Amino acid sequence: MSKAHLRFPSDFVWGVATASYQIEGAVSEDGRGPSIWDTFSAAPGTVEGGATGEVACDHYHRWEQDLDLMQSLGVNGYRFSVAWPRVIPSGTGTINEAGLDFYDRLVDGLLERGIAPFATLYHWDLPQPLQDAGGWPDRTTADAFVAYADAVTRRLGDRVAAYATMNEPWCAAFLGYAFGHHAPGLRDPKLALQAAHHLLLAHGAALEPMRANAPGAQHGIVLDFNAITPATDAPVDAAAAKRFDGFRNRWFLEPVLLGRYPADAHEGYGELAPRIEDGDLEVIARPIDFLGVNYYTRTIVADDPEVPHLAARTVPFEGPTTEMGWEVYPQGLTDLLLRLQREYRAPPLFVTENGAAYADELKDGAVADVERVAYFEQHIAAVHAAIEGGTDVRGYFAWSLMDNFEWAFGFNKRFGLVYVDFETQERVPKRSAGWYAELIREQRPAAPLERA
Ligand code: IFM
Repeated sequence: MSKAHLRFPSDFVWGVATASYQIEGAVSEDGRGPSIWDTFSAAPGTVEGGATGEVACDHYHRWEQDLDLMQSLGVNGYRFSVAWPRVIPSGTGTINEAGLDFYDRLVDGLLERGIAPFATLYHWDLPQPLQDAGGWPDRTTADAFVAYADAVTRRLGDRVAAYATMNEPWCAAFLGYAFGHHAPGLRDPKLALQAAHHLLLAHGAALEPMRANAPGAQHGIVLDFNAITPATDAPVDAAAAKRFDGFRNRWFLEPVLLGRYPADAHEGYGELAPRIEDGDLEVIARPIDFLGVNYYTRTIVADDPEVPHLAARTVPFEGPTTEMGWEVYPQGLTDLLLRLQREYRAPPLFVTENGAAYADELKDGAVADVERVAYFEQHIAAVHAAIEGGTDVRGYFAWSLMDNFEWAFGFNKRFGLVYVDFETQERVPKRSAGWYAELIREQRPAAPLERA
């Protein structure tokens, strides 16, 4: 892609994204309580290299420097998440004003630099006391989330441009409660489906106080999507791909946008299906102002009657991969954005995460991450193609501003535009950071921003 010939709307948001547990560190400071990720990562064998988010990028102390870095890139949006255990350390009850103060300063710091704050309320760091009481499979966790969302939006109000309730509820529910890869590390698919329902319920229920406290902000949710392709032209594989899409994408999308769970997936789950109370789906489907779309890769799927509930399995692919082992498949992003508009009449979309991990090396003070540049080029061009196709995409957030704690992979997977030396906490913008800054400069020539 030659950057110059693709023109995005002049008010397009060019951003970077991070999440609290992945960058903040300072896990015991200013009254923060423990989260499920503190507990999970402290347990042997859960995270590569025994890494934890105890220090991570030390962003809690270096946030001003990090905001300066963002300003030097020229971004006009920053997507961060608020750590629930900083705000309500026990999960319910007393609000920790010192925790809110941190985000208050962060938001003001962004506004001073001309960067719009995009806040996510839940990016997986559930207060541990709530997990001890049952976690997301327990309905009261949704009530606790509403009180937390109320506290945050009451304090930050309309200074935040957009609030997302949840980040990637599929991951929170399935990686955390069914596959054991993420906190709290459980392996019970029935619990995962109940957790998923309560995550969605919490999303819908929280919209009410959020809108009351921040009427000028946009309110929405961030879902993660996989492009799903059948392994062959055989009708059985097409049917398997549809089932897999029900599990991976539609189980979250359809309740939020259509007020119902997809019937095919629901039937497939059988006795695993969650308990749903009267009125829940109306709450979940409350109108949202935007849908956040996280996209990284695709999955190729074949029919397999041996696999319980899904009767589908994933098959290996041949395309180029990132360090995560994920296929680089930009066409999937165009297809997804077009589909959201055409099939679902989705509200305005933001690509709230997209990016790639590569084995970056710092050589002579520089990181020549040419593969990441190519990944971004291809995916940003894919977003452009969807806009050309009539989709209302309002912004793009690169994942991630800087290398950080990549969950069960610890610090071994680097997604950043900025390299972080985790020994010294030195930040070194990679070649991709310069590339992204130049792209933004070309797209927003009139913007009064400092340049990288
Ligand atoms: O790092 C994660 C992020 O927290 C959620 N979306 C995917 C990213 C890369 O794995």
